[in-house]
Amino acid sequence: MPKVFVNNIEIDVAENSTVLQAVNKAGGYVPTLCYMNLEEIGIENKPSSCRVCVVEVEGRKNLAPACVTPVFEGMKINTHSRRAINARRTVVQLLLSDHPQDCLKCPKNGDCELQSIASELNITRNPYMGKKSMYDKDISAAIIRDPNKCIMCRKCETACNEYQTVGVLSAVERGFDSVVKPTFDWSLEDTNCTFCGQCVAVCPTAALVENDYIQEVWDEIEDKEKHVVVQTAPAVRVALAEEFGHKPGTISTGKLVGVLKMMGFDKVFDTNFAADLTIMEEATEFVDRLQNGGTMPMLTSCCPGWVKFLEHQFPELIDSPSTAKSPQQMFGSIAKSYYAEANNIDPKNVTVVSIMPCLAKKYEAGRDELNFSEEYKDVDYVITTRELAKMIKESGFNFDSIPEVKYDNPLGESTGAAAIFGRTGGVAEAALRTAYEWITGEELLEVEFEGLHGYNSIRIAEVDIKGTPIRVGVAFGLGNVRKLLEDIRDGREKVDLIEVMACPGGCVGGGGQPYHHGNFDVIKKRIEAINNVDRTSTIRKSHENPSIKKLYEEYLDKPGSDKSHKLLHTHYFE
Ligand code: HC1
Ligand code: SF4
Repeated sequence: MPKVFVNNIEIDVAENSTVLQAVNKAGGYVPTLCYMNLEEIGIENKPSSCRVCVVEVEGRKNLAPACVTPVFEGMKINTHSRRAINARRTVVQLLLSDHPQDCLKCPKNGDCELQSIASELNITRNPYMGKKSMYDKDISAAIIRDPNKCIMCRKCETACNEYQTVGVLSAVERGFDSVVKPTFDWSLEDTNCTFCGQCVAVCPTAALVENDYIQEVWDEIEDKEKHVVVQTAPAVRVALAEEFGHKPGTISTGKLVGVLKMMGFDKVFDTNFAADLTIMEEATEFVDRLQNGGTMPMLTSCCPGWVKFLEHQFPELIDSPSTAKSPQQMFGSIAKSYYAEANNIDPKNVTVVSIMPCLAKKYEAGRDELNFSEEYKDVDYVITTRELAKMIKESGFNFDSIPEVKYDNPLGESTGAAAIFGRTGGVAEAALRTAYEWITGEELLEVEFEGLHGYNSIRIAEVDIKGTPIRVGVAFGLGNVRKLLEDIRDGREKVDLIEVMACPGGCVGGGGQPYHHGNFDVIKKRIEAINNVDRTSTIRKSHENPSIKKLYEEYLDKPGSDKSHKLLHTHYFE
C-alpha cells in the first residue's frame, strides 16, 4: 500500500489509486467537471479533458490532472497551491469565455456544475472574452440539446455509447469547433435515441436538459373549463424530498399529494393504481403464453426507452414484449373513459398530467398507437420530478410544512406490488405475485422473491411455481439489456420472463430525477425506500386492490377482455 502525503497529511492508499482517489480518501477536495465514476454499475468517464482537477505534485514540473495521475510511494500532493488554483481559474475562465452568459434564465441555474465551480473559484470577471460558438438548439418532445453550452466533458457520450450502447452522441470536429452531437447534425428525434435521459442525468451544464412543460401545466390549472387530474409515478415519492434538502431515500408520499392539492389540481391520483392494472393485464398475458405456447420469453413493456431501443435494435423480438400499455398510458385511458363517464365530464375537458422520474415518458405520451382515442391523447403533459420541484419552489410553498394528504379515489388506491415498479426487479416480482396465485390457486405467503432484489445490473432468478420453474431475467441499463438479449438469442441463457428498465436501478435512477451527481448510493437509498413503501402496504398483490376489482366489475369485465384490449393494450413497430 503506497504512502502518500495530501496537503502534508500522510495516508495509505490502495495500489493503482489515482491522485483524485487519494485526495478523496484523505477527506480533501479537488473540483472535477469531466470525471465521473459510478463504479458499481460500470459507468466511468475520465477523458481528462477539462483540466479543472489539476494539483501540484512535488518534483513534477507540470501540474497533474488528479483524475488520471497514478500515485507513487512518498508522493507529495498539494491540492490548493496558488499555482493550482490559478490554473483552475484560467481553465474555468476559458470555458466561460465560450459559454452563453445567460445563467439567470438557464434551466440549470443553481444546478450547474460549471456555475458552482466558477463561484467556488471566486470568478467575478473574465479576461478571455473572444469568439463564441453559435449552434442552433435541437428541441424534441423530451430533450433540449444546446451545443452552445457543451463543455466537451464527454459524460453524455459515455452514458449514451458505452452504458446504453445506443451510440447517438459523439464528439465531432477539432479545436474550438469541437462539440458533441448526433451524426450528420441530425435532430435526436431522427436518430435511434431512446430518450432515456441518461445523457441529461450526467450533463454538468445545460447542454442537455429536459423539455419542460411547467408553463403549460400552470395554464391548464388556471383554465376553468378544464378538469385537471395528476398522476404520480412510483419513483417520484422517494426522490422529491432531495430537492428540498432531505436525505436520499426520504419517502414523501403524503406531502407530494398535499402540495399537488395546494397547487390547484382537481384530483390527485396515483400511477401506482395503474401499475396494479398493468399487472392484471400483463400477468394474464404471461400465464396465457406460458400455458398455451405463446411467444417466450415475454418482455415487460412499461419502460418507453426500452421499447424504443427494442424497436431499433432487436426488431426480431418485436412479438416478445407484453402488449400491455405502460401504467402511465393505462392511467390516461382510464381517466378519460371510466373516470370521465362516471363523473359526467366530457373527456375532451379532462387534462391528464403525469409527474414522472423519466424523460422518455414525455416521448411516450406522444406515441399515437398508445392513445385509445383519435380525438385526444391519453396523457396531455408529462413533467419530471425536477420540474415539479421547480413548480413547488416557484409557488413559495415550504416543503417541510406541507400537510400530508391521501390520494383521491378510486384512481388513487394501490398495493405494495405497484410500489416496487419503481425499482429494478419490481415489475417482474409484482407480476409473479399475481401469476403464482392464478396458476396454483393457492395463496402466496412469502411475497418477496429474493433473486429479484438487489443492485446487480443483470440478474437471473428461478422462481418455483409449485414444481414449475420459471426463469426470470432482470436487467437495467440498455447495454446490459443488450448483453442479456444476445445471450438468450445465442442460446447461452434461457428465461421465461424478462424485466427491462433503461435507467440505473430502474425508474428511481430515471433521467428526470434529482441529479445524483455520479453517486450510485443515492439510487440505492431510493430503492430501499421503494421496498419500504411495499413492506408497509396493507395489500401487497395487485389482484387484491379493491379499486381494481371494482373497475373490472363495473367497466372492463375481465383482464384481456375486448374493452381491456381497446383501452389498455398496444402494438410495436419494427
Ligand atoms: Fe416508472 Fe412505470 S415504474 S415506467 O419506472 O411502469 O417513469 O416511477 O411511472 O408508466 O407505474 C417511470 C416509475 C412509472 C409507468 C409505473
Ligand atoms: Fe443517448 Fe439516452 Fe441521451 Fe438519447 S436520451 S442521446 S439514447 S443517452
